[in-house]
Amino acid sequence: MKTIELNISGMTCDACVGHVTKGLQSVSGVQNVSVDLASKTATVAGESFDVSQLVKAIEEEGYGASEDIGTSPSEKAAQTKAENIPLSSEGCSCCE
Ligand SMILES: [Cu+2]
Repeated sequence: MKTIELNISGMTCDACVGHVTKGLQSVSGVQNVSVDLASKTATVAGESFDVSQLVKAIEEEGYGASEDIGTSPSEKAAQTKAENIPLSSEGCSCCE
């Protein structure tokens, strides 16, 4: 079993989380998906999945994704602060 973390962009509400989760779960080899709206990350666990397929699946759902490689927690906090996107459904295209 391996686990990776992805940075997800474009998620604004619980419905977005549902879409991203569904997309990731459709990738072969994926066994467990945990998407966190507040930190905009997805944790994916499975036996033999391809990261590029995970990214593709998320993009097909209408979101952006990149593998979280080597971002230190402090850098991540700075990024999150800089983005400062309110967690509301405002401007969300998935659930209007
Ligand atoms: Cu949404």
